[in-house]
This record gives sequence, C-alpha cells and structure tokens, in this order.
Amino acid sequence: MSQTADSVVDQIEHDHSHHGPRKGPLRWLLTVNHKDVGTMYLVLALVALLVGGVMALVIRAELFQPGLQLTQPQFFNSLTTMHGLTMIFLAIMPGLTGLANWMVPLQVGADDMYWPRVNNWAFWMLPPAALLLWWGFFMPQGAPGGGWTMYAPLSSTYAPPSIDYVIMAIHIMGISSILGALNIILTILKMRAKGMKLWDMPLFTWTWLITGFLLLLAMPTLAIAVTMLLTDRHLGTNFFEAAAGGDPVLFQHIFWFFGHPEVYIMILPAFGVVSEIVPAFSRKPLFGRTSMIWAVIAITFLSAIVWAHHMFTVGLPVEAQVLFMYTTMLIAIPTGIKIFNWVATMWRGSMTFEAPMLWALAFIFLFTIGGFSGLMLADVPADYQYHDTYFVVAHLHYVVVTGSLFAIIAGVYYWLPKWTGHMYNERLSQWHFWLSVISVNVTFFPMHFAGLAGMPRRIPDYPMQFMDFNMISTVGAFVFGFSQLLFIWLIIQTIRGGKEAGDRPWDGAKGLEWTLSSPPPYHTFTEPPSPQTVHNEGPHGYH
Ligand code: HEM
Ligand SMILES: [Cu+2]
Repeated sequence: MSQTADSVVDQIEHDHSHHGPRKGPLRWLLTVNHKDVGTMYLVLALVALLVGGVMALVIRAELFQPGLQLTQPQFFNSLTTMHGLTMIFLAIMPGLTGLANWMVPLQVGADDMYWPRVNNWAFWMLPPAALLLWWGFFMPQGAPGGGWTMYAPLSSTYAPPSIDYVIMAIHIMGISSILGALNIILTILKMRAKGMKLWDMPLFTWTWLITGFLLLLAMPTLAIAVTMLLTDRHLGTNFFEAAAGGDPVLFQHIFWFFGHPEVYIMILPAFGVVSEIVPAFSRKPLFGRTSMIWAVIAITFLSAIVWAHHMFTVGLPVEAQVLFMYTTMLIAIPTGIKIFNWVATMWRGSMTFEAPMLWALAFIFLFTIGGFSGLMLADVPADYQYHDTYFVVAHLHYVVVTGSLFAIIAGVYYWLPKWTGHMYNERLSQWHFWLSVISVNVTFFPMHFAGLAGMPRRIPDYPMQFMDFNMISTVGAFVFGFSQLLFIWLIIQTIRGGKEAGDRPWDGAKGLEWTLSSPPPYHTFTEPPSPQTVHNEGPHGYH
C-alpha cells in the first residue's frame, strides 16, 4: 500500500475543493460534501420507500379478500416484518437524515458538517445493511417473520437463520445513526455562524439537535436488545428463554425502551419541517417560538419514560399500568401546544397553498388523528381490547405516514427549488397531493373500524365479516402507491430543468438557506454569513 485511504481522500479534497464536485461515479462514492451526502440519503430513502411499498402492496393484495390467494402464511409474516423494518430504518430515518445533511449546515451558516468524512462513512454503511436485511428473502427458510419488534422467543428460538443477518443489519444501521447523530449535534453546537444564539436557531435545526440526543439514547439500547438475541441464539445464554430461567418480557422492556423514543426520532424532525413551512406560507413569524422548543424538549423527556404502554397486556402490576397510562397521556399537553401554535401562526396570516403548505396542513390535521388514537390506546382498559388489532395499525400509520412521511414530502417540495435551482411543476404537485391525501385516508381510516370490530394485526386470512373494510383499504393503498410515481416523475423533471427558482422562491421564507444562490455553491458558506445577515434572517429580524 503506497497511500493510506486518508491521504487519497485528502488529495481528492484538495484537487477539487475549489472547483466543484469530482467528475464521474466516484464523486458519489468518495464525496464528503454535505449536500452530496444529503442527496444520497434522500435517494436511498426513495428506493427503500419503493421496496417497502411493494411489500405493502403484496400484503394489501393478499388481504383484499378472505382466504389465501397470493402468499403462504410464513411468507406473509416475513412481508409484514420486512416492510416495517424497511420503512422505519431505511425510508423514514434516512429521509429525515437526508434533510438534515442538506439543510442543517445551510441553516446555521456552516460550510459543511463537522466531520465530513464520517458523514460519508455513515451513509455508505446503509446500502450494505439494506442488502443484508433484504437478503433474508432469498435464504432457504426465508426472511424473519416475528414482526419488526422481533419479540423473543419468535426471534431467538423460533427464527430462521436470516434473523442473524437482520441483527447484523441493525447493528450497522445503528452505528450509522449514532455517527450521523454525533455529526449533526457537533455541526449545530460548534459551527454556527457568529451571532446565531442557540435560541435563535431555526426550528428544523432545533428539532434535529434534540433528535440527535434521542438517537444517542435509543440506538445503543436497540443494539443491546438484538445482541442479547444473538447470544441466546449462538452463545448459550438464556436471557429470554423461559424454560431456562430467562424472561421474554425482559426483551419487550429493552426493546420498547428503544422503541418508543424511536417513534419520536421519526416525528420530531417532522415537527421541525412543519414549523419552517407554516410561517413561510402564512407570512408571519412562528407563534410561540420558545414554547415550541420547550414542547419538543418536554416530549423528548416524556418519550423516554413511557415505554411500557406497549406492554399493558403482558401482565404488568396494575400500579405500573396506571403510571405508564398517565405519563403517556401527559404527552398530549406539549403536543397540543405545538398544534395550537401552528394554528395560531396561520391565524390572520396571508396564507397561500403551494405544495409544501398543503402537505404541512395535511400533516397537522392527520397527525392529530394519530395523536387521538394514541390517547385511546394509552387508556389501559381500552387497550386490552385494541391491543394487537388493526386499530394499532391505523394509529401507527397515521403517525408515521401522514406524520413523518408527509413532512418529508413537504420538506422536499419546500427545499427542492433551493436544491435544484428550478421550480417544480405546481399543477402536477397538486395532483400528487390530492390523490395522496384522499387515498391515504381511504387506506388507513377503515383500519380503525376493522380493529374495533376485532380484526387482529399480522394475519394473512380473516373471517368474512372484515371483508368490506379490507377491500376499501386495499384499493386506497394501490392508489396511494401509484400516486407516488407522480412525485418521482416531478422530482426528475425539476432536476432536469424548469422555471428558474431564484434565491428565495417563497417570499415568506426566512433563514440563511435563502440567502444563498439556488442551487447553493458546492462549498456552501466559504464566507461565513455576516452577523447582519444572521440577524435579518433570524427570529428577531422578522418584519
Ligand atoms: C409520534 C409518533 C408515533 C409513532 C411513530 C407511533 C408508532 C407506534 C407503533 C409502531 C405502535 C405499534 C406497536 C406494536 O407493534 O404493537 C404504536 C403503538 C402505540 N402507540 Fe404510538 N406512535 C406515535 C405516537 C403516539 C402517541 C402520541 C401516543 C399516545 C399519546 C402513542 C401511544 C401508543 C400506544 C399506547 C401504543 C400501544 C398499542 C398496543 O400495543 O395495543 N403513540 N405506536
Ligand atoms: Cu410508545
């Protein structure tokens, strides 16, 4: 070896730093540029969305009618498991991380991330992890079918060999997330432009700062849970093996100590995106800015102490059930504050309804439905009835799809003109929005009723009585899935050309990102923004 990897990268950085991106495909392999890395995260998220989406459509096609038409039960269970894991770890999380990579340096006036090379590694861990995860489908006994929660002993004693690959994939994705989180935290804390105080930071950057810390809490916990699975499987430990004195409920405690914060990892940056868009299209400053930040901090704290609301039916002491019920319900307070503040921001604003705003409004409205069904689930006696029914599936999809995913789409529409230098096709975007927002409700709303009527989740077949709800959901799901092709087409169109965007395509938008050209120069803020610019674009400069 004549050169270390580091010196190769140094050379590349040196040769190209003043001119722009490296030419050819190696640009993407070796890039340490936050915008390139952000783009790669977003592309990966889109690919995962398609792969996970195909799995969802197979699930919905099977459930169109009672009986088994397309899948065997074991394969059906693999599909639900892999759909969940794919959407959470490879679609939503990388989608939000992609937005962070692009926007956090732009919003704080930095020239790149704090650790540009670590940023490259954190991304490039993900494609191999994705392959490891999906490889299970091609193994002799198929992919794991124990659910995305991987409860023991389904994922220890009774799992196919592919579970080891999934555990490996989760470890890799976890390391990637931890490095990404550290990088974002350090960028925010160490690289802010002169004159930008912590409390002046844009809301998207704020929510990502807090999410970074939540990732540092959650991902090691998940790593511990799956490592214990692995040692139970291969090294003779019996953490979860009841016959040998172990306890399967222990797995659930550890898993959900990760799992509940995880749902907030997927929603807090979404709050951030919506908190950028609503003021921009209402042409007013965000109402109750400081309370918005405190609400996020309060939600983060509460999210770490409510994990057992996923376990009401495992036989917890009744005192514990009551405690977890009340702490869970407390989350409604800071969440309510946020929703109130978004509505108050719009109150008497000069509102317009371009695509980013439409998606943000749909987010506020539909996420609230998900919040209410969450409150219903938090009610212990009621949860005894809903637990593991389609009601839970309805709830979680209102929060993850019309919540996190809608916010990512809103963010893409909001920042796409900045990224590409072109306006997207507004007419096509309206079609995309209305088709999606109608079909998503056709898909998920009936699931509440199927669940209340008693249809269990994670089953390939069901009695006749649930047929109508399922037929409606399946039709909705196919329309929703195919509508997203419009989005992909629209993005490709916008990258290729279209009306010039200008530096500030949205007249109500504030923030340092809009002071740069569209697209921004390859090396973002080589000249740090002046304190005057920082002031004008911050909350105190609003006029
Ligand atoms: C913010 C985004 C949220 C996401 C992404 C989310 C996601 C999920 C997921 C994936 C499940 C299914 C667990 C399973 O496999 O059984 C679930 C269940 C549950 N969620 Fe949420 N949730 C969110 C918000 C909330 C809120 C705001 C509340 C309460 C105020 C809540 C309360 C519950 C409860 C109590 C369950 C357990 C249901 C059961 O096991 O029967 N969630 N959530
Ligand atoms: Cu939870």
